[in-house]
Amino acid sequence: MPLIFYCGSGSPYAWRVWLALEHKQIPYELKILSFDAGDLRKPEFLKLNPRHRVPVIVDGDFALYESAAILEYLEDKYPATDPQRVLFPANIQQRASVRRLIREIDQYFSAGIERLVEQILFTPKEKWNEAEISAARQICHDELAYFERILGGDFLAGAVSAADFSLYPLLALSLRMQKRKPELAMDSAIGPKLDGWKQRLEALAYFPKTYPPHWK
Ligand SMILES: N[C@@H](CCC(=O)N[C@@H](CS)C(=O)NCC(=O)O)C(=O)O
Repeated sequence: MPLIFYCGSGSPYAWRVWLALEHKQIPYELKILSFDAGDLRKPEFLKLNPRHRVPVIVDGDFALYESAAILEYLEDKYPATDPQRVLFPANIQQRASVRRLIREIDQYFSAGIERLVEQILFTPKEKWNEAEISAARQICHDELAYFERILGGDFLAGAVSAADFSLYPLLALSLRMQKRKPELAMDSAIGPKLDGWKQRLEALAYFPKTYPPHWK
């Protein structure tokens, strides 16, 4: 039985797992849940994740939620023979760097993005808190400047890795929010190195397959 992947269209945390599954060529059954239809609050889903969030994977009789933990699990459970297909490099220091990057992305960039999501996507326009939006926007811009500074090669940590798959969907979501509020100017915060990195990820053969269905 293939691994089951519970996803929500447009969820940056689910998207990172989707990219990872494709990158590692792990067979999976995709289940796209609907936020609007309340799928994540249904008893059968709450049994898998009492926090009612995607992503969740079910591998045999083992269910796992929290995207960063899922990325680690996939690498441990399905070690790649092809070095091109790893999520975490074998070298201990490089591996630690990938973990650090994911932690930074979740702790800092994600925090800013989630504050924007709350306003731009979940609050009616007439009730937007402009001070809150401006503060969150600044965090996101600062974080993008940070990643621009530390990007030393084609990808965040040597070859493409779980770190790239963690950052990209959040950046894509920020650009999507900019369509609703152009003053976010996220595109202006993407430096030339980050722009090249973004294009390299978008050029991955499996990238289009993972693109959020309702964004197409
Ligand atoms: N820390 C979690 C975050 C997951 C998360 O926030 N998922 C959102 C979608 S982006 C969700 O499922 N929200 C539905 C809800 O809270 O009911 C992870 O990394 O997996």
